[in-house]
Amino acid sequence: MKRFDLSLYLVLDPDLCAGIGMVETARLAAAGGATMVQLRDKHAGTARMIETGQALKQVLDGTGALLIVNDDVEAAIAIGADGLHIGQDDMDARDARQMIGPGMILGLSVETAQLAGAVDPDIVDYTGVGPVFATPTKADHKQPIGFDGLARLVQSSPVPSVAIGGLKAEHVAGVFAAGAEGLAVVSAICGVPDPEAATRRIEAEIRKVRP
Ligand code: TZP
Ligand code: MG
Repeated sequence: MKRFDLSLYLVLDPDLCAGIGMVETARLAAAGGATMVQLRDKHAGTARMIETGQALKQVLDGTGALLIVNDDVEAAIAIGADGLHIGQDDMDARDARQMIGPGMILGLSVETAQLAGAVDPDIVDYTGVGPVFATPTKADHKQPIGFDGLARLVQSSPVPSVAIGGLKAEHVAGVFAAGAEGLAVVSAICGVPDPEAATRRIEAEIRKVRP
């Protein structure tokens, strides 16, 4: 399995990134210190996912930032992505692992301590936990869990966790204090006037709490 660093995890959103696009946003975020980038486009078919994913792979290659593909296992494999991220309503984690093989990273979203506790560390490499705060970015998100809920889910998860949901630079200390290994952000980077500077600001906060 690949080594990975969850600390500054950008989740792309095609609408929020519409100004300069997902690929340019990813390039700037990687320059600013993003450690992982997830291609998440709920409305794209596999062909468009592959096209965008190949362009992302090109700009991320050599930056150290890993490319994760949301939900579309066929696209993840075709792109040669570093990993796949699935949710509870997507395919079964065991089936996903079987399809991607042992070398690709597999992430799974969990919204409750029970789901976190049910994660098989032989199958899943990291959990995405949240939403920590309510966010307009995901219309159908579950009840926000706050930092206390985050700490409970992190403790229940047998694999490292990345926190998500309404997170900004000012939340970095709280996220790490709760035991998460990083934060996943969408609107803190996608669509802001200077995505690279925004990423750097978050990265600077991470360095304060995790030298
Ligand atoms: N899953 C849970 S909340 C969320 C996802 C994809 C969106 C987080 O977006 P933002 O803009 O960082 O709050
Ligand atoms: Mg999904």
